[in-house]
Amino acid sequence: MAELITIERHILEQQRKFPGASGELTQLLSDVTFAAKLVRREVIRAGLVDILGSAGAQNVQGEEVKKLDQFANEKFIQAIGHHGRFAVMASEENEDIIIPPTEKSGKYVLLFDPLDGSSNIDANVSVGTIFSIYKRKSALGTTATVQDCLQKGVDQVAAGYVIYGSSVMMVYTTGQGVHGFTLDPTIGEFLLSHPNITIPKRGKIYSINEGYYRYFFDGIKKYIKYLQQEDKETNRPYSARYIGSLVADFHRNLLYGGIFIYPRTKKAPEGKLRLLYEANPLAFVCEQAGGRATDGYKRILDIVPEKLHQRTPLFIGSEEDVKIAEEFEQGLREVEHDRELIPSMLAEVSRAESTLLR
Ligand code: P6P
Repeated sequence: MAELITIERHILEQQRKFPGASGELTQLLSDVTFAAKLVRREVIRAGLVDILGSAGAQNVQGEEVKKLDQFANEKFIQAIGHHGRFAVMASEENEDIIIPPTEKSGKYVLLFDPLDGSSNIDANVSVGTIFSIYKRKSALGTTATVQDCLQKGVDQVAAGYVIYGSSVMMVYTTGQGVHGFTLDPTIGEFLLSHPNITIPKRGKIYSINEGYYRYFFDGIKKYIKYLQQEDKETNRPYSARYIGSLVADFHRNLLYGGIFIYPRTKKAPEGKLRLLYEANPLAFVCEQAGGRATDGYKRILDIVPEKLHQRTPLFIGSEEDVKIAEEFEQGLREVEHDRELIPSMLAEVSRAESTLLR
């Protein structure tokens, strides 16, 4: 029987590689896993307990808040706020920063999206929690501020996500690779199931909401046409897979290879996804797994945040796929004509010529 390595043990072993590491990271991540177990308990019961359906409230994004959204948000804040390790938290569901009761002693910052993809909850589609951890910048003993939350993604000390699907998995990185853990509900522990996850350099899956095709700029339209052409050498046409739940789409592409794009559009020139709660943590995981994450022009982790709920376009996944998508987005690449189209185009030209020469 494979050795049972819990996430706590795995983090401790990771920390042992850093002499002088205070072991706090272990505590931070076990706080997150505890909160995730509470959320999971409700997510799997959602169909049974009256927490489905919208809570009627609107979150800061102007989106309808489902009860499970609120529940997950409250659980994270309660489960973590009293442990004294975080100076400040910020949630995708809350307009402003959250100062926990023990903020003066906290050394870290937690940014999270408590239940991403929540519009899928009622349809029992996989949803997820995304988290991102930084060291505070403000001095210990002072009250943390929003500036502690507006740090570049490259300064994250840990990040990851929990996916509530057919099984519940937690995937995290502390900058030492990406590791996946599957929850064993019989013992309530996350056990190492996917050590050292790496994303293939090129995949054959693309995830984008083609319903917005008319709002896409030309570069992305050309990129989609490129992916739909037939070319055995580059495994085209790619398969289109779009769940509408970022964590689920990202997790599948991380394991199988491929690209997820939520581009700037004529209706959303900044894109839709949030830099702090979605793009940065997943970009950290993706790069640690050997992938690439940009806004089509610039590395996500290098973007300097200006607002808590700042949005960004997101191109994330296999390195080669993201680079090609960037070339189209930046207008540096054109779609070659379909080889099989050339004979019919030539036939069309000769028919036109003969008509003209009559
Ligand atoms: P659209 C869910 O609301 C979410 O934030 C992500 O989980 C998902 O990838 C995206 O929005 C889906 O957005 O506009 O395609 O429905």
